Amino acid sequence: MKNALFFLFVICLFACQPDNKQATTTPTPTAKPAKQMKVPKFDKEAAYDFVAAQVAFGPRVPNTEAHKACKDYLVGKLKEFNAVVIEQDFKAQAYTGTTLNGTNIIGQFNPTAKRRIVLAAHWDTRHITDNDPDEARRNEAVMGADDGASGVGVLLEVAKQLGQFPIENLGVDIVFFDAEDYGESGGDDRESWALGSQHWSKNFHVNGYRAEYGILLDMVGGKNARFPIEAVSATYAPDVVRKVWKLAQGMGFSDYFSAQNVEGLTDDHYFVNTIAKIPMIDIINLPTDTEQTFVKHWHTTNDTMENIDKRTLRAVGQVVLAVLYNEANGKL
Ligand code: AHN
Ligand code: ZN
Repeated sequence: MKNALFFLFVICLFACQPDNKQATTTPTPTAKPAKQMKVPKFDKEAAYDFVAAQVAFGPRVPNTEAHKACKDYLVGKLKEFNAVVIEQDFKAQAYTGTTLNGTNIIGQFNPTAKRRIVLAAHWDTRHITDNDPDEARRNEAVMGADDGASGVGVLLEVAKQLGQFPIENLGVDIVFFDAEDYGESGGDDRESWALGSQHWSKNFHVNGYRAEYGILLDMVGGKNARFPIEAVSATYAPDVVRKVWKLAQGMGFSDYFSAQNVEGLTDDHYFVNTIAKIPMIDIINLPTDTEQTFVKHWHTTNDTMENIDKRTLRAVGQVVLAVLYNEANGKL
């Protein structure tokens, strides 16, 4: 009996001690788990309006008044949504010999956070509709509802949500690249394209900039859009492709986020991958069932608001928001 009591006493001694120890240790701030955040709802009506507002300026070709007016609009919107905005001016020589006055527009959210994701789209539109079926109309400038404005419109709505529901433990940089679309069609000089992203990749908006990965949106507004896995994305950012497509398919967007593979493209992500060495994927509407590389309205006079479908904008925007907030929650 005496032995049993002593045994109990010993057990208690050991059992109680760890608890006491824990109570006296103060948790370090880094050990505090991040609060779980709900993924905000993407407003497709608002995104559509952001697309329409850009198109209303007319073609946003570098060195034009519409280009300048649209720049001021985009900077104003990002500021309204509480981003810290940097306008990165640059000059670049186009394949035509013209000097383009470009501006990459960067909206930073949570600029001091170490862990960052970069989201991008080009905001300029092409100087010529050189893919138009009507030969007589190939010298007009592209309206760029899809090719340009759609990606920017989706990212403006993402910016609005980030401003409303700030993420504490993750930084997001929204980059609107300029002078993406002044390239030489059919030429073999891929460096004639994406002049803004080439400039940014060599001259970040902040010294020593790093992002874990990037997502580029290009032509994300078309009806019945398909976003197949494009080879530059699959080569340079395979893990990002896997996680984004898996998430999208899990959200019920398999019709948009196709598992098919297509050939690689020279787009802004090519230079971000190869020069900046930040793994970046391209979510881009490309045909999966024809010989054509690009969709029908690409670089034609038909790239107008009639081709924009709010459901496509929503699928892409909701997936991007899910990526960001799940990443912040440690669930991706
Ligand atoms: C090439 O035609 C080589 N790249 C096209 C990338 C692009 C233009 N995306 C939208 N417009
Ligand atoms: Zn284009």
